[in-house]
Amino acid sequence: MATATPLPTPLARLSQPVAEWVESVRALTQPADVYWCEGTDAEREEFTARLVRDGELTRLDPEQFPDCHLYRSNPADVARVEHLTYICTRSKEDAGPNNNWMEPQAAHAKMRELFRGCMRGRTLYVIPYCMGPVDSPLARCGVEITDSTYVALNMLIMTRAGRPALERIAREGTFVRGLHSVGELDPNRRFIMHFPEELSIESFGSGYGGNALLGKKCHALRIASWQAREEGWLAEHMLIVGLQSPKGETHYVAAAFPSACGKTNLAMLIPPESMPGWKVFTVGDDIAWLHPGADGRLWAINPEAGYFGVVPGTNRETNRNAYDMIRRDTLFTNVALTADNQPWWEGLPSGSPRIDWQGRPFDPARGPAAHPNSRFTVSARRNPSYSPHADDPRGVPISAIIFGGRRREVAPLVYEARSWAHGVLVGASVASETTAAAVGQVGVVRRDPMAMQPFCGYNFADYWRHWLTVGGKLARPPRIFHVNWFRRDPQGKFLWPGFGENLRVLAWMLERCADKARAVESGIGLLPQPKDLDTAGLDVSPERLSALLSVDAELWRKEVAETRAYLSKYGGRIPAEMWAELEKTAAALG
Ligand code: GTP
Ligand code: SPV
Ligand code: MN
Repeated sequence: MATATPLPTPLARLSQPVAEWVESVRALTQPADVYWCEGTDAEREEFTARLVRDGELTRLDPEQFPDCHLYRSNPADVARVEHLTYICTRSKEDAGPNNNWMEPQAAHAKMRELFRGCMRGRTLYVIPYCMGPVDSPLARCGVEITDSTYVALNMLIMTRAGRPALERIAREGTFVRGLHSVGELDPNRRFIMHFPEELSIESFGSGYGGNALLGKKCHALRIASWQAREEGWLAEHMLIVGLQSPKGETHYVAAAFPSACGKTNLAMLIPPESMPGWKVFTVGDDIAWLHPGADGRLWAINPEAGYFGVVPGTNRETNRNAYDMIRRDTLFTNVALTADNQPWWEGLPSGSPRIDWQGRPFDPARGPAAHPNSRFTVSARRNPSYSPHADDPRGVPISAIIFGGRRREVAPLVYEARSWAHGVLVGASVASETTAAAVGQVGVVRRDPMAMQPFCGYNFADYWRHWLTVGGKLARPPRIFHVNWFRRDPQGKFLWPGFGENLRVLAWMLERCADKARAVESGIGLLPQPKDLDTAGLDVSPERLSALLSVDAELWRKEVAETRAYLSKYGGRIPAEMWAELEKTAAALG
């Protein structure tokens, strides 16, 4: 006689440490009920249906945008809040001048009072998740507790969530604890606290993006960067993309650009028609975990499973892959609506907004129709250029690392660092114009080393030292480059067409890695001359290309002085190698 299949163990009984933590949070927050996420498709559909029933999600035109929904956040909760984000280490110096700091016991006490009874009448969701392929030794697990169905739904898309993650936690015994409540969404009662020494996160008062999807910036960057230093690897704000040349060779590059400075777009790049034979494969669009391999190379995994991408600017011309990807099964947050219930945003060449991101009749006098930080949440598997190696437990080997920023002047289109140590200085010197991804003024240049200013979970000086240490372990280190797609002419127009055309710059880098392309020493690093780039079919005049590749010694002397002043804030903790590289650059500039 056939035996009946045994029922699976209830999730609440898989891991005692998780169950005990959930019970302590339940006692503190007093939810109406507790729900453990299995991570199935049916569960995602159920959460979506629940949000539609509650009036929190709007179903979009099912003909043009099947299984797509719109969520409108509270208008006072639309971006990350860096001024309310803290690193709580026992020693203030360990957090560094780059972070807000609070003493851990004081922070816990403050948060305990906010969390007390905050989930009354709500469901407490338990979301076990794995950052990275569940069978990868490079992956790490966490559990997020939240009282927001919208946050739970996003986490189910953005991470490998559910039973397999909890089974791994049960085997390993360790996990990052992330406690989240939307509270009353009061900006005056909002804190995002990190306790790297305890591997825990406490977030209260926001339901938006990096403030609330705790697997993303809180765990995969702030906590993971701390773990990475202890364990000898790097957790970085980087995309990972595979580039297959017409000869059929594939190389992977990782690129760190600040928020809303082009990572998703570069990760999904479409080669221009005048570069036939090139293919592009996305491994990740926002975060990379980089590990020195036994072969002396640097190996990368993308800890995420979905994209939380910037909507404005996405169209068929700039990024057809993204445009096609977000036409089904996508959760939109804070976009506008057309009269026929289709999503609309600035940068679309057709259609017109009827209802703005706040649900009001659109009035151009009140600003853009879609919020500048409106986002799409979509599974990475929906990406037409999804790499077959994105789920490889070993990751992919990295040939080049790219740093970049949004600079209307100073930084040329591309240059190469003289060495790994110089590359660390180049990364540490990144400056970029602020964007709508964080609350605050937009368009002001600020220092954003390695695009990690908002995300490094410890003292930057120790972080740069760690970068030098990791480089020292690599027999075949990636070459390091800096790019700027955002240089402008005196009229304020972008000098470089960007998007797909960026492949021309990447192709030069790969040739450099193979010791095949030329470069000239410029004082700040190695630059191509216009003739070194593949410009066949490129609609950019030779004068404009020269302007893009020019280094203004006067501006750069100023830049070096600013970098020196910035690094001085870190005092004696700055590695001597970095000062030596800065003095080399200063001397070369005269
Ligand atoms: P986060 O998700 O915040 O980390 O942003 P991101 O770095 O992934 O930036 P994303 O690719 O979403 O681009 C942000 C904005 O920059 C969008 O409006 C893009 O259209 C625009 N953008 C991206 N690449 C380029 C480029 O090469 N040139 C120009 N001019 N704009 C670009
Ligand atoms: C960023 O700001 O770099 C993002 C969006 O990727 S968020 O998830 O809100 O951090
Ligand atoms: Mn980002």
